[in-house]
Amino acid sequence: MRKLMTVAALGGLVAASALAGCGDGGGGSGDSLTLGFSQVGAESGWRTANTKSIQESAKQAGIDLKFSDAQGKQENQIKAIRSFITQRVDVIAFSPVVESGWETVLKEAKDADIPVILTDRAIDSPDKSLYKTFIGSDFVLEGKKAGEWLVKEYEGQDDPVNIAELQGTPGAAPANDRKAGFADVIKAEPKFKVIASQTGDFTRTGGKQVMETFLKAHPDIDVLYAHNDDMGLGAIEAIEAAGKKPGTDIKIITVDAVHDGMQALADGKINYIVECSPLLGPQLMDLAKKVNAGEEVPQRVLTEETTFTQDQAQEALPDRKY
Ligand code: GYE
Repeated sequence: MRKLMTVAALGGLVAASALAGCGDGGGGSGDSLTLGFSQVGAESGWRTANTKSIQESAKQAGIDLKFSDAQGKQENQIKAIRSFITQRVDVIAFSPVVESGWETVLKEAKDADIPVILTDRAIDSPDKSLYKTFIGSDFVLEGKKAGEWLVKEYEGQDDPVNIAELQGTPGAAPANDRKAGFADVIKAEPKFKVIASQTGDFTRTGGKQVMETFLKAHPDIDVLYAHNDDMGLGAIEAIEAAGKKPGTDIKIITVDAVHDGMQALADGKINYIVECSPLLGPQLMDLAKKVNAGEEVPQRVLTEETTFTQDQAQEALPDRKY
């Protein structure tokens, strides 16, 4: 309780100093907390919902958000972070497009005394001093949940199950981890065979194009595991164009649970979705205020998420916010 009150009091102090126009010395305009945020891009429905959540919660929290869209390129994110350092923002947050290659630029931020928050995706550096905290999902667990559904679905059946996999952006944490978690669960049963696995770059077009080539090369696909809804939705178009019934002839598992994915699940075209929440904005703003105030924050903040069957999707859809 006491700790909570201290946090609230400090939050009040930050707000008060922001109002009075005397911040902590950093900060673009100088009269409120300035947060520089480098977003991956606009590749998926998840990303659009994530951007909206961040922009809306910054407004609500009275945080001056400098938002930069990297259009899927790491070099653009590095440029944006350097520009945030030059502008002397109070806090930098970003969602790293890939896991590796961040040490140099994050050391520059550290040398400039600007705290960094990783949101949504992790980096693979062992140097944990390069960022204050990482808020986002457990992608390995998401992959495991996808695998667990499959194991249950084919319980008691001995025939081989041919799986096609649409991977996310190469080198991205959710692509690496969702692949690893899924593989870890299905390897216990040799009947599960991943007969094709390629990237669709987390996009609908990517999913559609790669699924077209999969279907030509492998007429015997039983299951599609797509690392996000958008690739699954693109693949559905390819499956229908090939004269097959998605959800029946080919069972489909995806990750995210954005609106269009949930609709396809409710319509019987997808069989199972593992949720990954994009609504990270409010927690991110809270963490930004805390690190700016010099408060200790946990190294890892996990997002809570669930899974959806077709029936559950029908029930959840009317209240779905994204
Ligand atoms: O699942 C996918 C998006 O990093 C969790 O990125 C995010 C992933 C999300 O493009 O749809």
